[in-house]
Amino acid sequence: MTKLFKFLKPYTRWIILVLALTMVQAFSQLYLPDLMSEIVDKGVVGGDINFIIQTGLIMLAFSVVVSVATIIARLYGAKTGVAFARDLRRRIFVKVEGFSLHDFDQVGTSSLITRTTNDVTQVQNVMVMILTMMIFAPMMLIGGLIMALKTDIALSWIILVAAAVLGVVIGVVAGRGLPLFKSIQKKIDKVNLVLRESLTGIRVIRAFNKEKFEEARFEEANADLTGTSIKVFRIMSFMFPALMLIMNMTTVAIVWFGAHRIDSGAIQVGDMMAFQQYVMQIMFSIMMATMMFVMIPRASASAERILSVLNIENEVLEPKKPLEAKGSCGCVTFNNVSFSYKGAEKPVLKNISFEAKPGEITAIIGSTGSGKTSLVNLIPRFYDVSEGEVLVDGVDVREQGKEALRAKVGLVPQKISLFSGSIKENLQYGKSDATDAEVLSALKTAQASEFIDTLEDGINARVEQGGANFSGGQKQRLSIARALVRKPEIYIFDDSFSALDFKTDAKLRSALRKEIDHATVLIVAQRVSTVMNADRILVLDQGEIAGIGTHKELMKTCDVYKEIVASQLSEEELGDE
Ligand code: M5T
Ligand code: MG
Repeated sequence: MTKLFKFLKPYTRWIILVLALTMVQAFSQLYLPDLMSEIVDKGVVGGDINFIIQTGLIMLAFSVVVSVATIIARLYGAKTGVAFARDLRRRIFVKVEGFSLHDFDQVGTSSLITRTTNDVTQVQNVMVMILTMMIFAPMMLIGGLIMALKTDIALSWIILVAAAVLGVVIGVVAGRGLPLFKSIQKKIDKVNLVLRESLTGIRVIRAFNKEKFEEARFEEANADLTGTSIKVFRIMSFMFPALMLIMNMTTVAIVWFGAHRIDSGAIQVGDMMAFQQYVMQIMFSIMMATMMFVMIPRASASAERILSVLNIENEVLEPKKPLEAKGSCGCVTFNNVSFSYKGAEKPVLKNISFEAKPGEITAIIGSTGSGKTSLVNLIPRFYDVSEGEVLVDGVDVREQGKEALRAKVGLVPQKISLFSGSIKENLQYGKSDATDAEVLSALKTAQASEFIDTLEDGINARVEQGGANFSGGQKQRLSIARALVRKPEIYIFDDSFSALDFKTDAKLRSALRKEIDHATVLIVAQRVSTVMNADRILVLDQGEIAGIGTHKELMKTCDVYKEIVASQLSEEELGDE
C-alpha cells in the first residue's frame, strides 16, 4: 500500500490543502464545546444576555468555518482520489500494452481486468479516507483528551472505561471480519474468470452441450462470493448498534457521575456538557481510526495485486540509444538464431541462418508445430532471440526503436484479428491516413474487391467484433489488404492463404508479385503449390533448417521437402479418384 503513495506525488498541493483544512476543522471543533460551556455557565446561569449573543455569534462563525473547511477538504480529497485512480489505471494499461505475449499468460486476462477496475477503486476509496482522516482523527483524539482532562480530571476514568470497551468490541469485530474482507477480492476474481470464459467460449459450450456444467461452475463461484459477503455484513451490522450502545451508556455515566460532581460544587453544568462533547469526539476519532485499520488490509491486498502487475519487467525492452538502420531496403538476416519460450525445456528454433532480400519471395514450409510462426514473430520483435541475432537492414532488431522497426513490417498474422468498425477503418490500422483510392487498390490486390462489391456499403460496411460477420477466407483477404495498404519494406504472410481456394490463392499471389516487387516477402505456408514459385524455400523440421533452395533444388537434395511434396500430391490424387 505504501508503495502506491508515490503515485500521489503530482497532487501534493491538493493533499497539503486537504490536510491544512482538516486541521482547521479539528481546531474549530475542539474549541466549540469550550465556548458552549461558557455560555451555559456565565450566560445562562449568570443571566448575561449580551454575553450569550456575543459568544453565540462567535460559535456561529466557527461553525461556518468548520462547514466550509469540511466541504472544501472533502472536495479536494475526492479529487485527489479520482485523479490518483485515473493515473493508476493509465499506468496499468500502458504497462500491459507493453507486455510481451509471455507476460500476458502470467497474470491472466480476467484478473488483469479486475485489477484495473475493482482493485483500483478499493485503493482509491481508502486513499481518500486516509487523506481526510490522517490528521483529523489523531488531532481530535489527543486534543479531545487534553480538553476533557482540563475540564475535569476526576471524571476521566469514564473515558478509560469507555475506550477499553470500545477497543474490545472493535477488536473482536475486526478480528473476525478482516480475513473475510481479504478473501472477497479473490472471489470477485473467480466470478469474473468464469463469466469471461463462458462468454468468450459460448460457441464451444453450446456445441458440447456444456451449459449446465458452466451454470454450475458459475453458481459455485457466485454462491461462494455471496456467502462470504453475507458473513461480512452480518458482522458489520452488529458493530453499529454496539457502538451506539457504548456511546449512549457513556453519556448516561457522564451525566450520572457529573451530576454528583455538580452537586458537590466541584464543576459547573457547562463543564459537564463540554466534557461530554469531548468524550464523544474522542470516541468518534477512535472509531474512525479503527475503521481505517479495517479498510487498509483489504485495500493493501488490492494494492499488492496492482503492484504485481506494475512490477513485471517487460521482456522486450526499448534500447537506450536506438540505432537508425542506414539504408531502408528491407533485408532480413538471421544469424545462428536459437529461440525457446520461457519455461519451455526444448528450444523451438535451433541454429537458423538465412537471408531474405528485397524483390524476392522467401517461403517457409514445414509441418505443424515446426516453429514457423515462432520464426517470423522474431522479426517484429514480439520475442527476443535466445542466441544469435536477427538483423533488419543490417542492424540488430534489439538495437532499433520498436516503433521504427515495426513500421517497416506488414504482418498478416496466422490468428487474424479484425476490429469492430468499418472495413475502411480496419485497413487504416495499417496506414492511418490511407485514402479511399489506396484502400480500394489494396483490396483489389488482396482479391477482396469481388466480395466487397456485393456489399451495400462497400468499404464502409460494418465489421463486427473479431470480424464475426465474414468468412474465414474473407477475413484473411481483409487482413492481407491491411498489410498491403501500409506499403512496408517487409511483408510477412503467416499461413495467410490457407483458407483460400486454389484459384483465388494463385490469383492473389500473381497480383501480389506485381504489387510488392521491391519489398522483401516472407510467406509461411503448408501447401507446396503456394511456395513452389518462391525464389527461396526454407524447409523447417522441428525447429531446424532441413534445407534451403528453390523447388527444383530441394526436390533433388532435401528428403523432408520431398516427403511433404509426396504427401500432398498423393492426397490430391486420392481426392481426384
Ligand atoms: C512451435 C510452441 C508450440 C510448438 C512450437 C506460438 C507459440 C508456440 N509455442 C509455445 O510454446 N508458445 C507460443 O506462444 O512452439 O510453434 P509454432 O511456431 O506456432 O509452429 P508453426 O507455426 O510451425 O505451426 P502451425 O500449426 O502454425 O503450422 O511446439 O507448442
Ligand atoms: Mg504457425
